[in-house]
Amino acid sequence: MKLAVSREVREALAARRPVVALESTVIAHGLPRPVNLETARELERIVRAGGATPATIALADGRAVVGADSALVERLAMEDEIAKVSLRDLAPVLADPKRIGATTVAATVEIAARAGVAVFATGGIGGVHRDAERTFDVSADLGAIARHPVCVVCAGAKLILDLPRTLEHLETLGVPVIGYGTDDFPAFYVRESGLRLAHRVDDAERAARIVRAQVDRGAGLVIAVPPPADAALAADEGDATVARAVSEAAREGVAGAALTPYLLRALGTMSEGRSLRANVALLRRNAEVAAAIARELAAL
Ligand code: PSU
Ligand code: MN
Repeated sequence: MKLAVSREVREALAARRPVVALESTVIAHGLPRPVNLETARELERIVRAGGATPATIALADGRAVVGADSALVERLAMEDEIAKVSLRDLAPVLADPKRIGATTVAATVEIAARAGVAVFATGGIGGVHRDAERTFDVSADLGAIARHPVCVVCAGAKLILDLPRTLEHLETLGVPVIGYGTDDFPAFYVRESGLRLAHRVDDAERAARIVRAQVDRGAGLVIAVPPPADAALAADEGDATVARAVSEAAREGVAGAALTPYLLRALGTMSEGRSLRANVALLRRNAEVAAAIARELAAL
């Protein structure tokens, strides 16, 4: 895989200064316009304010871009028909220099690892879908996190998923899930899922020590940060809306890669924008925590 690492990111890595990777599927497919572009820019600002260098990851010109420039971020946010690139799509999109691609958590983790970026902030990871026993729909995110030495800072797994099975699968893959200031696995828009985590930290320094130990093993981990209380949805509202969105998707025959973006959009409509507000708030929070962890990691 050819990497195109921006000069700023290259210099930061060479000097062992903190760097935080950001994904691009959330820009292209996870948030509506124009909030997506505003949020993408704001996340970069938050990472900088936290003393780290942001590295938005995407595909362009047949290469994996680490540190997308402002023009590429704008294209990802505003153009139609940007490919959603998970692991199965990396080679086909890279082989066609005319295409640009938005990378999912799975693809972003692989590229970040190659570039030597160990900390990555996103919204929520993919996981085991609610009817996976029938559809076999399990996000490639889980296996990618297990295989690559990258720490994924997120608000847990998206509420649209089967969270108990997602946690079980992470355990099977040997991925540590560390609650950040919580003993409970966050449920993306909702602060608590009722699922207890085996590990917890309360500050960035302790998190960084675990990240160091895990990436030294050549493997990844999840740092799970609850969404900010003032923007989070209540558990009962979350559950009811998700159940409706999931059954609507099934009725309309939406499946595969299109399912996650469909559900996120449906939830936005059903919650009258409250899920969107929560999504943006948790993305900001995760960028802030990721910058703090990257800083501590650089200081170890
Ligand atoms: N979290 C969000 N918004 C998103 C996603 C996650 O808040 O758009 C994206 C991520 O890129 C994640 C992907 O990797 O959805 C998972 O898709 P799938 O279930 O098809 O693997
Ligand atoms: Mn899937």
